[in-house]
Amino acid sequence: MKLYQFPWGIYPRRIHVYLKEKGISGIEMVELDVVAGDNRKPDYLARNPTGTIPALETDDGRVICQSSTILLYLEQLHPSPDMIGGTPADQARTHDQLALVNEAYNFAGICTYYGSPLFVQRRKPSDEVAKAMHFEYARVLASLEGMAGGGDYLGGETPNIADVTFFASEQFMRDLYKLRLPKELTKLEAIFNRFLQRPSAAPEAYPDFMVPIAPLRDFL
Ligand SMILES: N[C@@H](CCC(=O)N[C@@H](CS)C(=O)NCC(=O)O)C(=O)O
Repeated sequence: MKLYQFPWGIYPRRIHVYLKEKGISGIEMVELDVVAGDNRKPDYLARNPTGTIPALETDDGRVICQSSTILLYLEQLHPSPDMIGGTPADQARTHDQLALVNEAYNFAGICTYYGSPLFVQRRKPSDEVAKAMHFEYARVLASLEGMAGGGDYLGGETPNIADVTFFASEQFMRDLYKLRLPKELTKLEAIFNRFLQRPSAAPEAYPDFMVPIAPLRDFL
């Protein structure tokens, strides 16, 4: 199996954190330079028509091109330790949480497109759009907070794949763009800080040129 990835990106990092959590090794790592546009080159597009990273190529040549689907696929191959839930109802809950995490960080991503100086060449800056997307990010995360239950993680006493996805996404938004969770989301903040103590959580360095220009403008 081959994983097309790079170490610091919000989506490939979900897979890196997961692999460390599970102790999975033996997947060949193929590093792409997203800044140089490797993901838009014909050989990559032939494998993965979405042109996004990560993508997992299985031994029989199939390509899985969504980070969540890669996690779900690997979870079937490596069911222990369980990170999806033992019963159909538990699994459905994990899927619900995962869907909310994806929805929230899609909004956060659009917020960065319009609110971070990093994207001025590609998107006309708009405080109005950035603020609206931030509102949607906070709204969806409030629903996720409501599904957090009383355990240490979204998954209960141990993290599930929604925790991995939430943590990797939030860490990226926080460290690179200086986006912070809304103050009232105390359960999610506690889950984030708890996950931060895990060995899988050690952050990756971001490209030097991004660090000073990525932080969001003060649009709120
Ligand atoms: N929905 C996809 C999104 C993946 C994605 O957008 N990855 C970023 C890198 S972190 C990317 O490929 N960006 C380059 C592009 O879209 O051209 C997933 O969950 O895997």
